Amino acid sequence: MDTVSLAALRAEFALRLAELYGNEVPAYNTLVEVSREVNTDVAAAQGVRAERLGSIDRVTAERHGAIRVGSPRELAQAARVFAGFGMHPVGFYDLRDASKSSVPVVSTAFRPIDADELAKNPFRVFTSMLVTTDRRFFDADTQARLEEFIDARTLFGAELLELADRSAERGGLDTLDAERFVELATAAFELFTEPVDHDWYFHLEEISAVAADIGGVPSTHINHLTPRVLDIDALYERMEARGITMIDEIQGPPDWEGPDVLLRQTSFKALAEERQFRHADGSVRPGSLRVRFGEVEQRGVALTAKGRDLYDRMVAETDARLATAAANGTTRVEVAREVWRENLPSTECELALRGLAFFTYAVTRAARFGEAHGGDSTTLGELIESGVLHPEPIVYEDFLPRSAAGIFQSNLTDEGTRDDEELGTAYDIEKLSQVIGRPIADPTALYAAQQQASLTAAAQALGLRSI
Ligand code: OOG
Ligand code: NI
Repeated sequence: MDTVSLAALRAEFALRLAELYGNEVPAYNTLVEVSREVNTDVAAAQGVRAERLGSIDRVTAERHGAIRVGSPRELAQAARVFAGFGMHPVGFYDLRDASKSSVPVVSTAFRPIDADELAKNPFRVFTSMLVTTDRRFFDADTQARLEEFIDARTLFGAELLELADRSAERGGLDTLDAERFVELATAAFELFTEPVDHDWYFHLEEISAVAADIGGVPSTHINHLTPRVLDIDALYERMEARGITMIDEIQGPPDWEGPDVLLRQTSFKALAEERQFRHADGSVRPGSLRVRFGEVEQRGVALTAKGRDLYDRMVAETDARLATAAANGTTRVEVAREVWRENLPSTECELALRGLAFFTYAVTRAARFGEAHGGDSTTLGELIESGVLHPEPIVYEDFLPRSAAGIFQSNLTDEGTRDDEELGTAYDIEKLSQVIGRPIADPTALYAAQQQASLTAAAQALGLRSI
């Protein structure tokens, strides 16, 4: 029987989730429609340039989802499900401190790792786990009730987990199993219909709306699904023109004339959705919740550790200037643009020469035909400047903690409560790897390895020992 590959399973999973989510949150369909329009226009205006950070086919199909789970056991099971689609944990994000508001979670993202798998379908899911032990958010009684509630539910059934394990082990499934696997996995992220315990939900919501969305409801659900656009500023304007109000500003780097780096994101606020609530007197009545929202993103080149350090300093500088500039009506984006112009090189080539961003390096035609000079050059800079090697940007495939914290705000109506006098629970990439039962990859190490592999191949093609 034919085997359905991990990439084909992943693409089908992303499609089914989109179908499900579009039915549940119709504004998502508008977002996708406007994203398509923007991408078509950018491709028409820029031609091949538009595809420098991924083919139009890849970008058009590209989505990320977000889910939230309640315990180490649930996170470890989610990891098994995603592994069945060739999606592995990459990056560690601690959102407890990344914002002034109450977001009591630590997160990772499940995504393909190899360049060719990413090119086939880059579907990724930002996955957050509630930290019930964190005393800044939960007192001992709430912690105990949360753990009891979460331990009693089953997010992922035995059949789903078995199929996922088989798929991961064999690198795909036969057609019948593949259909069943995608069906069960999609259903696991569908919105629940059971009534929500009113008092418990709102007890949690007072502490944190994110905690209520995780520990106050019977199952997990896809929280948002994010298309990728090639021009997020154009998308923002077109959505507003259609009467959909976006959050105040675009998160991440500002709009400027230099290269796109990392990730820019924006979202529209969660819409009120009806749910059934069970009240203390036993009655079940409808009420409304605001949980799910729409998000969109534009991706740029991945930064090296040195580039990321510069980025973090530019963000801090923007904050510092904003503290004084805000008084005269200047916006964050305007201040950031000024900081960017002062600090960040305005071309990709310079980003490469200064070791600030990751690239793969193609040996140019001129070099192959011996026309370019620099035969005895050995430094990367000389090879780039003499036209022997041409840098191609490596797209940033991950997330930004500060933007993620900003995106979480899309469904928070107030800040919740956090008692900073209390002690938090320490988490880092190693500890979360132990929870998942497999190592979480470091994104920077993945980009560095990809860049190094291309440099090794280029050195070989040019007959150099190394570059
Ligand atoms: C996740 C928020 C983070 C992003 O794109 O940064 C995120 C959530 O709301 O569960 O999805
Ligand atoms: Ni997101």
